[in-house]
Amino acid sequence: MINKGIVIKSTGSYYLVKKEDNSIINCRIRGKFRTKEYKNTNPVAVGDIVGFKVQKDENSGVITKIFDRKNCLIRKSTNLSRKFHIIASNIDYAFLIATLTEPVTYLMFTDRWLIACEKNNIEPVIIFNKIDLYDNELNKKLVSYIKIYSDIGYKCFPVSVKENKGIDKIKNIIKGKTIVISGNSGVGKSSLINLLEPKLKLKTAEISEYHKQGKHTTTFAEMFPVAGGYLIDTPGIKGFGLDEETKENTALYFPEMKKISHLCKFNNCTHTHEPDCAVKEAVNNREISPSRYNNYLNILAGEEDKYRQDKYT
Ligand SMILES: Nc1nc2c(ncn2[C@@H]2O[C@H](COP(=O)(O)OP(=O)(O)OP(=O)(O)O)[C@@H](O)[C@H]2O)c(=O)[nH]1
Ligand SMILES: [Mg+2]
Ligand SMILES: [Zn+2]
Repeated sequence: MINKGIVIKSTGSYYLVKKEDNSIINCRIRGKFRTKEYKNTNPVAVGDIVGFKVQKDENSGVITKIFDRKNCLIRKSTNLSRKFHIIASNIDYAFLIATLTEPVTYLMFTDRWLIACEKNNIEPVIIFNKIDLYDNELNKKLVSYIKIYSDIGYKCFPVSVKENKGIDKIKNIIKGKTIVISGNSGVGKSSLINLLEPKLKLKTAEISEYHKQGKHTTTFAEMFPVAGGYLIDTPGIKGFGLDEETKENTALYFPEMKKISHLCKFNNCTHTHEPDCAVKEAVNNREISPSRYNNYLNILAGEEDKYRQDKYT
């Protein structure tokens, strides 16, 4: 018999599927299904609505079908990698947890992550965490970052999970929605979920334990009922690789550029060397953030790691 359910945890070897009666069953996928139909590292992601067959033992199942996804957040593990990873699917919002210290979330990471949201029709929300650690200089940076992204139309919230500051606004967004929480390792993704739902007691790690290469405390994506909605915790990531198509059409995924590109002299303007370019003019007038434009150029040029330091703040 075919049953239907939603994937709430994905480990790569087994999947927890919540059935329509809210009970949870441990499922696997068949080898063939796994390799033939999908060219990514994980054919089944948290948030997927799946069909599955219950095995004879009645305690486990085999996933046989993935229903069409409304959307999904996808990245390449690195720019050079050919494999895609589906972070989560069927989501209403994606939260990016960013921190200006311990660790530093680079604007290049933020911009690439935003591109993936734009491309996949997911509304992004940027949450700047750990504001309790910010000194004057970082507070100034915070204000400038919030200006950059809210001017484009992205929702931004400064919070401190540690001191429970700014969290009510986040709660209001979560109600009735399914949201993936993404970001570098150590920014406080699991801590935010614990604050909202202490019973979950998700594993978190002291930042002093995070060495330079970053320690990943959360190892699998998992969905939890929180604050009247569903939050998907995910393992921290270092980079956000984009596919070729996205790189070729980068300007489409920068809303502030897309909005004015019809004013460029050439309708195939790449906003790099062309004369009478409305985007370059907007950058010169500071109507478009130089950091955004700079990251746009780096993505076009295929540069990623060289530009990790934020030159424009
Ligand atoms: N000072 C301060 N520390 C925080 C805040 N939020 C979280 N932390 C600390 O940051 C550390 C890392 O938090 P986690 O929640 O484990 O981070 P994560 O994003 O889930 O990390 P991964 O699972 O590795 O991706 C923990 O020691 C938290 O206590 C905050 O607002 N301020
Ligand atoms: Mg975590
Ligand atoms: Zn142009």
